[in-house]
Amino acid sequence: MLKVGVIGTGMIGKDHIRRMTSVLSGVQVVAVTDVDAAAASLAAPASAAVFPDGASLIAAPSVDAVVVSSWGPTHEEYVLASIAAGKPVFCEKPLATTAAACLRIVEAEVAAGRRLVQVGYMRRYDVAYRALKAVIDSGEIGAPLMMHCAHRNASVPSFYEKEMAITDTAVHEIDMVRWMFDSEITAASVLIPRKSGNGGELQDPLFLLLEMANGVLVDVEISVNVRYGYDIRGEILGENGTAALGSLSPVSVRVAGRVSDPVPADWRDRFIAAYDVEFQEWIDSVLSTGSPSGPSAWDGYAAAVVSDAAVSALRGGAREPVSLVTKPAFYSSSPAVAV
Ligand code: NAD
Ligand code: ISE
Repeated sequence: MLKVGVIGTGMIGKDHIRRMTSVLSGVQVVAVTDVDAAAASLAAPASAAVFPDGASLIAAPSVDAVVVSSWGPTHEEYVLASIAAGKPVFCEKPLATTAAACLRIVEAEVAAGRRLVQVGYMRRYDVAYRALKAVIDSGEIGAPLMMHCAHRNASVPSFYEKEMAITDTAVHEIDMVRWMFDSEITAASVLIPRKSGNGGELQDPLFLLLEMANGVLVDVEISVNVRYGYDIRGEILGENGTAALGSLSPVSVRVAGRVSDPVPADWRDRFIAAYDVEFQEWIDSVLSTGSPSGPSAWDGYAAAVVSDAAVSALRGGAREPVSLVTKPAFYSSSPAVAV
């Protein structure tokens, strides 16, 4: 049984506590904390003690592994403390809010000598994205040439700024295409279309262009006030055909001259099964090897560098090259140690 402490009991923290408490196996939530102590108490399952802060939770002997689901700017501190304590840590995206902070995490993990960090890029666990990748890897549509993506949210909170369209939202596509095509992103550009009236002062939507080392060109429409629901799309053009994420609906209704399929309300709804698989694989891997097998600190770092470049492109209007440090050999064959 993996005994987990959760730092951050907001929207996704509560959802992860629910899945670890009621859906998944081999795991028990034994500790929770949040700067909002009342929120932590409300979110704590019967099995969990409420801790005053993240540092004491990470240090607690009752905690085998840590889930960080607090605000992005707090991630670096908690991930570094977990590494220092020798505890596996699942960190929600982004790994940290700057590439420099992500690199500090990479360096700390390499120095620790074994993989401890997994980043919450759950699209890699989604059944539709996995099926899309299987088509690409099979060679059925030939070499991939381009991918068209759309990332649409029904609405966003009032504190959401235009940069968050990259750092908070499109960062999922940034990670997904690196995994899908097994290639790094080499440059980012951002085009700014007419502004939606639904977003007030916010520059929404945005059009992000990513160039990849293998020559694939990716475009991402980021629209975060579409009102009609949460809509994630992806279509790949190959030399001999195309492959796209399919319909999510188990049933399609035709009535009164119209066809209707449900549209998910938000990310919790659309990716509910992906989060379950992501966490079960994390739990199983940590229990059997002491290390996670999913998106690594290197993946978190690479996504942050691309995200920084795309933010510069958004602010300055120019095409921004992406430059990564040399990938430590550690991330090609990471040693695992059973707990
Ligand atoms: P939220 O605002 O609902 O919750 C964040 C919580 O963190 C709040 O309860 C806040 O009080 C707490 N917090 C802030 N500073 C803290 C600190 N120093 N120590 C402990 N707790 C602290 O936000 P959310 O939507 O739940 O997002 C949390 C994280 O999860 C973000 O990094 C976000 O990007 C990520 N996220 C990922 C996905 C996904 O699809 N993988 C979806 C949503 C959010
Ligand atoms: C949120 O933080 C997520 O990670 C969701 O997956 C994404 O769709 C949304 O835009 C973000 O705000």
